[in-house]
Amino acid sequence: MKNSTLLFLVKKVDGKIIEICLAMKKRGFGAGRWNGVGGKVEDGESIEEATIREAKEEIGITARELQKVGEISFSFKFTPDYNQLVHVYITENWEGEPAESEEMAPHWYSVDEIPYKIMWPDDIFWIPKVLNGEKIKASFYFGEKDEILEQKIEIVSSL
Ligand code: 8DG
Repeated sequence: MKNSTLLFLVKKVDGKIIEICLAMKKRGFGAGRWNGVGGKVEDGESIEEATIREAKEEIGITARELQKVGEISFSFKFTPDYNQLVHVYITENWEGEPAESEEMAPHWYSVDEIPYKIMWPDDIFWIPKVLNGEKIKASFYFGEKDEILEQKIEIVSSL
């Protein structure tokens, strides 16, 4: 399966995540949805290098520290070319201010106001866990459009 990355910038108060930076995908896979930043890992780069490169390309920030919080496999019954293993990270430490690019337009959301209806339909099942400090391994199998045919989410102690 192809590897890809997904990074969420977060702000914490007293150890609790209170805000998350989501970005509106303007083109390509997942266009029209709010998401973290990320994309495919290229030949010759590590997953963490790809995570940092994609964040720089898409919202102009340089992540200074990455905490891995999830590994999620997505597969698609009718479009298996889209199958991918997504490595999910959060960071509280970056340089620069999130800024709009040709690919994405960032916006800070309070964790109580995450627009799950305008996100990938699986997100509501696992993002709350990650924001709560849990690490996950998950898999989602999609049918037509946004239909989730099968799903599994496991809480793990390390990744
Ligand atoms: P690239 O040139 O940047 O590599 O390609 P792209 O057009 O940006 O698309 P991509 O590499 O296929 O990246 C898709 C992004 O979306 C990647 O960060 C992983 C993420 N992603 C999925 N499925 C889901 C999902 O169900 N939920 C969430 N939150 N993110 C997802 O591919």
